[in-house]
Amino acid sequence: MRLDYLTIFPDYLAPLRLSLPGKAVESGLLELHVHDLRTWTHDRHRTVDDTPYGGGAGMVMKPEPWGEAFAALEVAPTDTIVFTTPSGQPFDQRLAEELSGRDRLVFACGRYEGIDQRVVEHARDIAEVREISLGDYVLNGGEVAALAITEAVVRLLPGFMGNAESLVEESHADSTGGLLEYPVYTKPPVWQGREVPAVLRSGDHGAVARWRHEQARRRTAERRPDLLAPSALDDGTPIERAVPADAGELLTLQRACWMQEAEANPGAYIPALHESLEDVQAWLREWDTYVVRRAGRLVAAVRGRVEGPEGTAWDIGRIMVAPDLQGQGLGRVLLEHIEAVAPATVTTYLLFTGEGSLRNQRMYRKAGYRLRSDLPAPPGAVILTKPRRQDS
Ligand code: JD8
Repeated sequence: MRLDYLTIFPDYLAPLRLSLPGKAVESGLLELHVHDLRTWTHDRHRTVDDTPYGGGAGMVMKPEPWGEAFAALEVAPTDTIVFTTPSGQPFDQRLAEELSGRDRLVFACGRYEGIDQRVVEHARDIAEVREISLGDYVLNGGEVAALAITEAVVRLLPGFMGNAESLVEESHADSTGGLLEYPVYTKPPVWQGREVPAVLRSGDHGAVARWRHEQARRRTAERRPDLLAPSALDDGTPIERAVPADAGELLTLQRACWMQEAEANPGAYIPALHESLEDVQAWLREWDTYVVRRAGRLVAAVRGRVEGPEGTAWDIGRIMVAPDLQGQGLGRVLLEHIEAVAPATVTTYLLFTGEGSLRNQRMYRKAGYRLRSDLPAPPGAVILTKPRRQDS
């Protein structure tokens, strides 16, 4: 990847050579070029700014130096010019991942009150343009944003992070379902009388994975509930996290749904039909559970939790759709949703249904699940599993 920076303060970008990118440059992964915009001025004061048309405080950056700079840098249509500006698209991990796929980024770092708008219009004629903001606060120029965006993008370049694995479990990464990071610890086991959580020293990978996912979920709910923003059905109906108050309706819905399974599986013991309200309240505390409400009525739900000795299995269950709303694809959407929110450590989806629940089995097979007669299933039930696609 080639990175060019246009600025009137080239020294402001000296950190580029210090931290991460330095190594990437040596390894040829990255090419960095910092340019002083005044190079493309022709008066003895090397003027890059002038008074704003329409009046007002401050100065505006003149268009001519930018136009000449883009020409001198031979900016091509395959390149991406990034204007860092407080009025830009908010920068986030998804945008970092998108920009990490580009061959060349040209950062236009403004100062003063900003850059003459015709520069942005001209840039759109010669290349892809992204106007990006680092966040909802005001800086004095675009260089800091260019530095931050560079670090977030370059560390995603294949082969750059010594340990690509560590990219997987990061906050905001798609792979963590967008959850914040879980708390981390290292030696000593006790510090200032504070102990490292015992589960982390247990060697039980499954328990560690469950604890970490629970911590990440709790932290996200406390600090960034916006990241837990529900996804939605095709008609925009939100899929929301269940809350303890949903227990009663969940009990009612599961009894209605598993009555049908009982008819399809005569003689089978079906736990969902024997659970009390307290049982539902209890499993709501242990499982990631999502519900769908239409006009205030709880009409569908699904749950998931980490399973297995290594914590790599995502046990999916209690996919329930109100009998009067079945056959509309709600179950399929809930299955896709619960798969999507599985933590990064998960490599296999697992679920079970009644031996006689042929309609369910058809839906699961269509969704890529396979019957696993090699795995121990509860009496009268079958287990189905599906490997997780690495890009999901
Ligand atoms: C570029 C000039 C200063 C901004 C008058 C203060 C990004 N998240 C962000 N906050 N601020 C910037 C940013 C600020 C800039 C320039 C980016 C060029 N300024 C201006 C408008 C109000 N002064 C930014 N990315």
